[in-house]
Amino acid sequence: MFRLPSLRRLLPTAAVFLAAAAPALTAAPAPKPNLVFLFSDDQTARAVGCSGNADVHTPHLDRLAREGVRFTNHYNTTSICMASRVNVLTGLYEYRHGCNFDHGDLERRLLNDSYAARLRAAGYFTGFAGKIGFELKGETFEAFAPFFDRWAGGPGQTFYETEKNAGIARYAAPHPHSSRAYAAWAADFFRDAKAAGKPFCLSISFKAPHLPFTPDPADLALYAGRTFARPPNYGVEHGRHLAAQARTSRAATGYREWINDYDRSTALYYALITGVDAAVGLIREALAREGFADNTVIIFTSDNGYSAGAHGFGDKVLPYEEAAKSPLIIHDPRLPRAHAGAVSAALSANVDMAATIFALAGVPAPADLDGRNLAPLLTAPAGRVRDHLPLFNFWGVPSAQSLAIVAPGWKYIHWYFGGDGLTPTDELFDLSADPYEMKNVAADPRHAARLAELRRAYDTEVARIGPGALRGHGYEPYATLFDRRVSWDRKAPLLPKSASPTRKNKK
Ligand SMILES: [Ca+2]
Repeated sequence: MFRLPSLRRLLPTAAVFLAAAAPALTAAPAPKPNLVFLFSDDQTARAVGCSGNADVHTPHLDRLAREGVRFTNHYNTTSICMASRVNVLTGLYEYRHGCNFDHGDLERRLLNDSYAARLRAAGYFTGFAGKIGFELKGETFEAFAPFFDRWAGGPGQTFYETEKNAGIARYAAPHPHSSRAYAAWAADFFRDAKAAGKPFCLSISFKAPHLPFTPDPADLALYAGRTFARPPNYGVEHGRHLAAQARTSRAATGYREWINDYDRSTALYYALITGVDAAVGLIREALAREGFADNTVIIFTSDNGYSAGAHGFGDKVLPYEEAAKSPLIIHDPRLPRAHAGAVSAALSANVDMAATIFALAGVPAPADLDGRNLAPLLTAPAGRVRDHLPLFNFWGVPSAQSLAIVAPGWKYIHWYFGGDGLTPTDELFDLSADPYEMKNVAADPRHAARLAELRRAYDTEVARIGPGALRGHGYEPYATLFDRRVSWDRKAPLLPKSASPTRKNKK
């Protein structure tokens, strides 16, 4: 027989009823997304099939781009391994995080504010495998492991031979080359995350395609013996119009394999990228197997670009397109399919990775990050998150250090060095008309207004260095060195000591 429940029992019953009948009013919060951040080493923007490159075989990255969003103007604000890896983790420009070769190691408090540490503190199950690429100030390498639930990071450059990397050595039998071994490690990580019952955040830093160019033989078979079309700006003859300062970089004085044997260098480089691509495919298979495919955001990018013979340069570090730009693909499977395959030309940067991951995870970011959240561009790819982006080089021979400003369709570079018979100089490139940077239009009066605008943006960035520089890491002089209104005579006494050749060759 029906009987009215007591008020005390009625209230929770009513709440359950309302939740079932009116989900729009009382729906439980959506589950946190899982996050997988995949990072190659030294991959230039054009070295992926979906950029329009028919020579490199990257079917899994191409599929990721078809299902996600591809960014065509993704820059590394410092285009070298160590600094860029910390740009990614902290969301800060180099002079604020203080971490680069010849500048210093990372302070623990900044790693505590990284996306990896903060997501873990917020309840995420976290993992890291591969080349971490920097050290903690005053601490041993072992200090990293407690920052993560699962850790397979390696010191220094790590190794292509799986068995030489302690964290992944157990996968050496099926995967003697490290790229696919990281995917096997990821599959185990996903099982552990499932057992933990938490959302997860996994970061994998592949060694490939960094030097020494030693790909998996199976991947090299796709490319060996082939010849490849040279880009329009290939070769030393297409670098003579550039600032003389750039040609003092190790990118011009070393890395001659791209000039001496372009076809073989390209074959090896692309084979390494194909190995990373295969790992991306294996990682996605493992996500699907564990039931995570529909709620896992995948971000793929690289720590710096690579000149690969453009303008006669090898190496990275320089502010030109090939060296500074990398692929960026973000796939959020929770979004409507209408957004799949979108392409965004917005200016994005390595410092945006942390801000984006914080936003996707719904975890508060530290105040005052330099990076921006790119997530809004996933559904509005025609938008932008900034009007200008600085590209710094505080490292290497002082004559090749520079600060550049990228704006949509334009790039301004100031070369401050005026010693050794060189004259401080400006470069301006109309990237829409001249994507290969074949003509410096800084002296063209038709572009005077644009030059003035970019110089103002440049001066604004320089003005931030003095107050923003992390003390004790050698950045203070750059507030003056990069100031284009200060004479060379006043700058010369402030010059940093150049890096020693032995150390330089290891990066
Ligand atoms: Ca690198």
